[in-house]
Amino acid sequence: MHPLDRAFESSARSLAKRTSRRSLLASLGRMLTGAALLPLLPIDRTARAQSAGAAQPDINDARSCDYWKYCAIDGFLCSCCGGSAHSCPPGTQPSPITWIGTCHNPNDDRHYIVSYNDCCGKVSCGSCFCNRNENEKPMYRLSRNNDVNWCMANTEGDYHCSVSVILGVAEK
Ligand code: ABN
Repeated sequence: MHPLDRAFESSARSLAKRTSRRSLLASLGRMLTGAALLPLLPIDRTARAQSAGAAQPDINDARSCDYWKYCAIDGFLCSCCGGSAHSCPPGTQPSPITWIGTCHNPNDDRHYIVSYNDCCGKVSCGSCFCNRNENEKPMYRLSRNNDVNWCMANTEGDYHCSVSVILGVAEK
């Protein structure tokens, strides 16, 4: 007899000596029941639920911080304060000095030069604060920094909210 056959036969015999047919059937049954119950175990599906229910950023909503034109804005959105994305609310004046940024518009895949003017002459609006800093430069490049109260040049220096005005298409 081949040694492998002999080894197999002896292990089968010792197994048969140690286990009764009834206990073999019982453990087989336990295994089958366990396998059948496996799909009923609780599974953490919150990640999938969260990604399905998560709101997509609205890049075309002027009242959303995700609006593409706001890529470097820092302040209260005038569109939530009685004005629009590009015009100051009644009773406020746009700052003549501004900071300038470049935003990518995913709608036409072009880059636009955007002026971020502050609207001045009323206390802070307090609604829809938005702070995005794409391509923003440190303070030593003042005209490329958004963390500045640009109402400083206005006669009424109170900061109210910020608008974004398209100046043109950025050429490559
Ligand atoms: N340009 C918005 C702003 C206003 C006041 C202080 C910081 C930033």
